[in-house]
Amino acid sequence: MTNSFEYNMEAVAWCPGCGNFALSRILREALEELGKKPEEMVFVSGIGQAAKTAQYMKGHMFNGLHGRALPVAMAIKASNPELTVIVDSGDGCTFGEGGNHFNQQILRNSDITVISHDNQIYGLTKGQASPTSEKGMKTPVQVYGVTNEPINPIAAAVALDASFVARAFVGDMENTKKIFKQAISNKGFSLVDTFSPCVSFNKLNTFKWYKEHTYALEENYDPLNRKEAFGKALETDPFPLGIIYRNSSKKPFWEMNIAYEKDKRPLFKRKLDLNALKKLIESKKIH
Ligand SMILES: Cc1ncc(C[n+]2csc(CCOP(=O)(O)OP(=O)(O)O)c2C)c(N)n1
Ligand code: SF4
Ligand SMILES: [Mg+2]
Repeated sequence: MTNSFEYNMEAVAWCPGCGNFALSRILREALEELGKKPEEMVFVSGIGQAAKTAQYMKGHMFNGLHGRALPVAMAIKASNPELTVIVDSGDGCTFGEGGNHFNQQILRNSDITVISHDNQIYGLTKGQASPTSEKGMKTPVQVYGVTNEPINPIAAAVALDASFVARAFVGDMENTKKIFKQAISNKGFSLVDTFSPCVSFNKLNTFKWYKEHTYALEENYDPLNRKEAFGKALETDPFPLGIIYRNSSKKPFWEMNIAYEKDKRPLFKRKLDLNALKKLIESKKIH
């Protein structure tokens, strides 16, 4: 079946079997099922294998610098809240080089969905450790094993009171699609840390490994309870999959901007009041 978001697929530059194939397919299906149209979408990314996803999606796109997708996404949403903005980037891009942007956009409650393709490795640059790599994992650079503690993006997001925090695994396509749909529909900052194996450079965290080291959250689990969510976030073997935390009570960033106080239309759709502008300039002049 064709999908409205398929684009440029003959140019796909991923290794056969890479988790990014499944992830991008799940995302396209989620968008179709949500009734989204390519013209209302913006896909933003940094640099990396995951970051190429935006190039294979029909919609607007911005492929920026490594680690710098989040501020761009925030600015796009703030300048045109009618758009749906999705960031697709890697674990390195999102939590390493872009780590402080990750914190700041959660605190700001930017109305964007961040899908981190978490393969626990730097895929594009051929297999160095990333911020989510397991301690002790050997790589061609970390020959004696990684000595850093891995970042726990779920625990960090719950600690910062993010609006929507979830973990998914591309090997579980149906549940991942459900999570993506809810994340994209959420008003506020949404994180879906998505395990997406790198079959070429991460020989530890394989499809089989993720199947054996993850489990679906219990049906009666309540993601509105932050303390419980923090407990779930700290579970790392096995990793819980599902919506771990939600707080939809906070206003997203663009709604708190004075420009949208009385009028929700994006600025470019409004008529410029030249008289008001002249008055403002006049009032600032030093006579
Ligand atoms: C400022 C900057 N630092 C480093 C790099 C080199 N670089 C490009 S991609 C990348 C890591 C990619 O890893 P990740 O974000 O996890 O994406 P993946 O390729 O695994 O999907 C690095 C270190 C760069 N392009 N720019
Ligand atoms: S190197 Fe890894 S992340 Fe990159 S395309 Fe190949 S399998 Fe995917
Ligand atoms: Mg990676």
